[in-house]
Amino acid sequence: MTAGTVHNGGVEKKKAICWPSPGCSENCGLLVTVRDGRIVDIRGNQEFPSKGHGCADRMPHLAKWLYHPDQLLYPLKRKGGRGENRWERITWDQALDEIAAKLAGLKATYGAESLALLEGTYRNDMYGIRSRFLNLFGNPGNIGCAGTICYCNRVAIRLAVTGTGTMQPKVGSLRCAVLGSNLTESGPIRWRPIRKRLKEGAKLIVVDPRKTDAAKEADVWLQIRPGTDAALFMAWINVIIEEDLYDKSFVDEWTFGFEGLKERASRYTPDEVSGITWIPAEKIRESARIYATHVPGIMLPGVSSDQIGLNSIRAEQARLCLRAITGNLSMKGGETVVGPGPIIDGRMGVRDSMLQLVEKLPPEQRKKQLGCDRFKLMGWPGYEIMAPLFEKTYGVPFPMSAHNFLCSQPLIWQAILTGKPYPIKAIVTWTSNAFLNAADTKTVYAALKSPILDLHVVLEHVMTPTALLADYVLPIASKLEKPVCHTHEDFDPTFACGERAVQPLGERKPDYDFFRGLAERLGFGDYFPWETEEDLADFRLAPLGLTFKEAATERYVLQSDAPWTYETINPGTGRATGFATPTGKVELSSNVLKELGYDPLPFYEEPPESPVRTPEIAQRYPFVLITGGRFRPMIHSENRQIGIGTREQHPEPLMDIHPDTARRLGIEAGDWAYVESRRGVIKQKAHITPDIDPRVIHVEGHWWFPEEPADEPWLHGGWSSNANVLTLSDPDTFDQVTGGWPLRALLCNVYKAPTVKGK
Ligand SMILES: Nc1nc2c(c(=O)[nH]1)N[C@H]1C(S)=C(S)[C@@H](COP(=O)(O)OP(=O)(O)OC[C@H]3O[C@@H](n4cnc5c(=O)[nH]c(N)nc54)[C@H](O)[C@@H]3O)O[C@H]1N2
Ligand SMILES: Nc1nc2c(c(=O)[nH]1)N[C@H]1C(S)=C(S)[C@@H](COP(=O)(O)OP(=O)(O)OC[C@H]3O[C@@H](n4cnc5c(=O)[nH]c(N)nc54)[C@H](O)[C@@H]3O)O[C@H]1N2
Ligand SMILES: [Mo]
Repeated sequence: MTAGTVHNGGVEKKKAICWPSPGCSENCGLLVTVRDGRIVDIRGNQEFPSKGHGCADRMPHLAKWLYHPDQLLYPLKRKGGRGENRWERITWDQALDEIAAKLAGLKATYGAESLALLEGTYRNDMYGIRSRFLNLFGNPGNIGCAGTICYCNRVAIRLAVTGTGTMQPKVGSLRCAVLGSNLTESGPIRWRPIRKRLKEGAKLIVVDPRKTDAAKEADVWLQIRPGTDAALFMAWINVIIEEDLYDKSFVDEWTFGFEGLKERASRYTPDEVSGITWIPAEKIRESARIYATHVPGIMLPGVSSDQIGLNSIRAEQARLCLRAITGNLSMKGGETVVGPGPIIDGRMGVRDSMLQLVEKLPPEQRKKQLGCDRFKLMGWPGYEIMAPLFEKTYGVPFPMSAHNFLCSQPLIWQAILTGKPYPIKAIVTWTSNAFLNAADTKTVYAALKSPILDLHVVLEHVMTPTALLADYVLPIASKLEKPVCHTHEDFDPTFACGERAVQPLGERKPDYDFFRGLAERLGFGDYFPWETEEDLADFRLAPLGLTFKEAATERYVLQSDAPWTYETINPGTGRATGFATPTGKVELSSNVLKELGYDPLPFYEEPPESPVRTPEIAQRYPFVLITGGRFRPMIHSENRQIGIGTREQHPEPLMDIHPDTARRLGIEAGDWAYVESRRGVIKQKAHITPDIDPRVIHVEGHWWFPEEPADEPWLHGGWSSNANVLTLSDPDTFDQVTGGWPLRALLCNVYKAPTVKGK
């Protein structure tokens, strides 16, 4: 018997981890009771040191999720056309043999760049391994992933400005929190300690067009016009500098470019910005003063400003400047910048970046990454500037496999549909339901159905609308059926470990086996010497003197003895580490952006489709559309099957509309309404609420209906309420630095369901 795993007759207790799915992003430890190989109970592991011990939303339903009849058990190969839902059951060996042969042939004819991957946002701990596979295959990193519009883009700008992607929020001592995130829905376990601090007198500022539950508790709620966050935060910088509220000693000692920032911010007076953001000037001043005078303070923007396309990353750049000038990035601040880890007794484990074998990719292949000549920070051009700085400062590889380095996903559809700059011939979709999560569903559909695409493999738990458009669907073991050992893509200086609770159902295998199986068949299997994921985890933890079993059952989360900050004496140089930027300081005016040919200072740009920029479109589509706000108990497109207990809590898609607007349009509570943009039309049920601006409409994201027919045209109800039918995939509307596409701050019209044209 091993410590921590209790056996009792046929009953075992397993210490699993509910992250990165089938749960959410909260990293909860689970105690799973297994009888005769089957899960009979799941509860929070009270010993697990992270923030939560399991949620009420999904945890009680995880076993029902796992044993739901919709779970895929066998590899499938398409028999009819894509979307016909006609399949033949095959073996894993046949699937891997055929896929490897096809990939080898495509590589020989079209080059290794003709493969693309579709990924979800941190749904798995194998990102280091997939980069290893891609680098050995010779692929330039044609990875299309939500990360470009979710967190990884913020990490990329943090890397540019501060030299690491990691900031540790000091929640226990905070005096001010600035939320963009809808945390009561998207991170209730992270919300708890913040709420505790509010009760102890800390201030809360919420920036959101909707009066979220957190906004109801806020000292100041800034009901912002969607898409204008960068203007708001530039005005905060203006007020804080004008009123002399900044931290002079940190600015003098540890920042570069203050004068330039001051000059830039002088253009953003609260009065000017009030007109842009719909926020009264006095509220802009008041909130800026609160943030500057309540250090330590933290900013949790969530994806609020990640998904507004054109130059939206400038909002995070402005927030980074704010954090720096108020002293909040300093040791006494609320979000201290930290380096890689974990470092325990002077030793570091094998992070994702150390698995990726970046040197195996021939330099000429790098240039072929889709869009890297245009959206440079998250591609190879950004890597080539930042990696040497990081490696010189910290002595470990730059966290590229931390899926920072992505191509802008819509460019994959374009490459398939136009053959430019070269054709994409094969897609491997793993950890993603792109039909639901990717912008502009009609274009996604056209690309996945295109005969130009020779191969589409989907690695999944269940038959999703995306999987219905595959040639092969391979059944994948969930995090309850596999071990977990992760550094959160190297974003955290920690290892979190959890045991496999049960053996994979049916013929399910973990994603690792897919990449390893292909590598063996493609001639580079020697680079995957670890037979199982447990072996790989042992290898990763060996430098720390730990086995995976010990880590998963006794230690759970491995953390650095002390965080590595800019003040830490760097063992390599004997001097304070500083920041891994060209000047060694936090760059308020970014030399990395400058070198890449961008404006080094933050600024605001009007959203690509808006009442101000495109008034002619606004005449026909008069409302500002926001999409995808999180709601419990759903995580993205998961948990939608009837019978698990989650769909029962939230059975239908809801559209938020203000009572005045609804009255004008003749829409009553519970009516179905059509929401139309220039791209298409969907329907959701009206949720009439005064908590949204009358000029704004919000639709929920990721809706499909697994109970609806699988074959076309239904695709399990993937079209009818899918928010991304309404969104945009035109590169001119993207964030120019990262390639992030707009999912929010677009224009729409709304009709009561029976009156819409053509329906
Ligand atoms: N309009 C609009 N679109 C959005 C958003 C929005 O707000 N509005 N939000 C965006 C954001 S922030 C995100 S993060 C994305 C979310 O998009 P994703 O993270 O891609 O989430 P899902 O669509 O749920 O797809 C994940 C799929 O992976 C499968 N899966 C889970 N774990 C594993 C695993 O370990 N291995 C394999 N092979 N498969 C697994 C699940 O069954 C599921 O079908 O959506 C984005 N799209
Ligand atoms: N229950 C649940 N929890 C989740 C997830 C889930 O799917 N379900 N997904 C996880 C993932 S991958 C992510 S990325 C996080 C996302 O977590 P959050 O960032 O909290 O995500 P959202 O609720 O989509 O967006 C936050 C808020 O942005 C507001 N908003 C819309 N447009 C704008 C704008 O232009 N400016 C501002 N300031 N606000 C705007 C919306 O009204 C919304 O309340 O949640 C994670 N947690
Ligand atoms: Mo996300």
